[in-house]
Amino acid sequence: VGKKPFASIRADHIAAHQELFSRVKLDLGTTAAAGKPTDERLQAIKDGGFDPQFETLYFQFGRYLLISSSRPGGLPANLQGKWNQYCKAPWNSDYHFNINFQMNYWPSLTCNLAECALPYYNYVESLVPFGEQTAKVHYGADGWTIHHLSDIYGFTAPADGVHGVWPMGAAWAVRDMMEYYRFTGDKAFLQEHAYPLMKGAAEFMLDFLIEAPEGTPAAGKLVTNPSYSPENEFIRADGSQAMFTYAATMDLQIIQDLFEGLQEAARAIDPSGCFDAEFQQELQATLDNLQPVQISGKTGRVMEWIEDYEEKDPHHRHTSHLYGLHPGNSINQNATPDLFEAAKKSLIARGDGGKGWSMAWKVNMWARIHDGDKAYVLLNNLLSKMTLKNLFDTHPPFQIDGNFGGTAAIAEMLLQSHDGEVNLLPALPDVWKDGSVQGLRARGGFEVDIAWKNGTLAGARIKSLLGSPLTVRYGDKICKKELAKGETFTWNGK
Ligand code: FUC
Repeated sequence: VGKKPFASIRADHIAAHQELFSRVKLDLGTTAAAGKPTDERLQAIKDGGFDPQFETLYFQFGRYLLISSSRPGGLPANLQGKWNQYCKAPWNSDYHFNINFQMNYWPSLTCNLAECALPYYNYVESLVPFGEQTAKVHYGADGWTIHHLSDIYGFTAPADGVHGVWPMGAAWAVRDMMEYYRFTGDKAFLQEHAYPLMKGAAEFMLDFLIEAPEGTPAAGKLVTNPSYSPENEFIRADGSQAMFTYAATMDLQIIQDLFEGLQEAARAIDPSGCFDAEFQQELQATLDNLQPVQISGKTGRVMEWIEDYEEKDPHHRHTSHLYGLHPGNSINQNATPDLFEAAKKSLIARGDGGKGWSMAWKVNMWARIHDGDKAYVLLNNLLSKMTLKNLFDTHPPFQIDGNFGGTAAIAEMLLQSHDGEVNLLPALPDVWKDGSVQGLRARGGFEVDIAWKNGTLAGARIKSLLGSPLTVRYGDKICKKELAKGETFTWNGK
């Protein structure tokens, strides 16, 4: 201690940082504005200027923030990352599980920083014994649960008034551990951490779900109750306003996502289908009887609640009922085209505004809709309306989730892999005419470099890290390849 000279501390620091940071390179083009100070550039963007290198900077800044605030062995990034400046911080600088905390980790896997996500998973795992007590005490249920916020002292009970009555936090967080497996193929992690945590969260849901009684629109179906759609309210037929109902759409999507993730996990652990067979059967029986997500006959949108209520705030910042579009995958073009169209209508109705994190979420959602120009409108709004001079996202005040959500969204515009395919440039906006990206990661264990010219794929280089079969898509062109571990495939999309 105290013996290491400054120069070598600095050199070690730079080497450790660069090892992570230099994995991904992005070039969206540049203009003369790139030579100016960032505050002037941000002002120019607010004034309507186009500065694609600033978008690259914002993307890489998000990666930098994650590298700097979330490293193995430490705590995960909270609402301010680790840069809270207040004695009494907004929302106590805590972990909010109804979007914000999960959003912090959206860039980790696609942007080649998987190890930076480990503090997130470890922390969630540390909440299990507390979440088991909460499940027992509040619901008489098995398994474990987290409500909409937590802290580093094991808090899992409902808090903060009505917003806290939302026992879906654990189910949402642990599905991200399945994502870690999809990207890294880490079987030990799957068996020792992801599967047991997901199973415990599912056991809670199995107890929490009840059959809707006769005379209700969902009679005979399994529903959650009490239930609400974070943090929106609805208007009843008699004009009164309420927040609570049963089987809010987001609950159903989170449960489907968790259960299907567990099914996929069991198949990965033992392809013969014998692993944890009895529990797996219970999951399937529950899925078969789960209340399905509905489309409104009036508006054609995804219904946010079990009945076709009108939202109190049609532009509400949370887009909870579209969880299945992003970060989930139960709403997608191939398998559920009607819901996909309905989700688009819901997004249009929600508008292009919102808090910083809300805009970042919508950029990801528009990317999943494969509308690059619309995604870009929201990205531009995020930068011009919800970014502070030092590039921190603002709620307001400063809240870091929008930075991480924004970085993840830029990656999502260039590469997607949630649908069994490696999809190249799925949401490229017209303004990013020429560019390239190197080092993004895709599910199935692929590292992907892409270059494009005049808005068209010039070439892609896909390296297999796990030897799993590859299906790669560019627009309506598809190519299938068997690649050995370490093998690289180059494709020009033809
Ligand atoms: C959720 C959001 C708020 C805020 C808070 C920290 O409850 O609805 O806008 O971001 O988390």
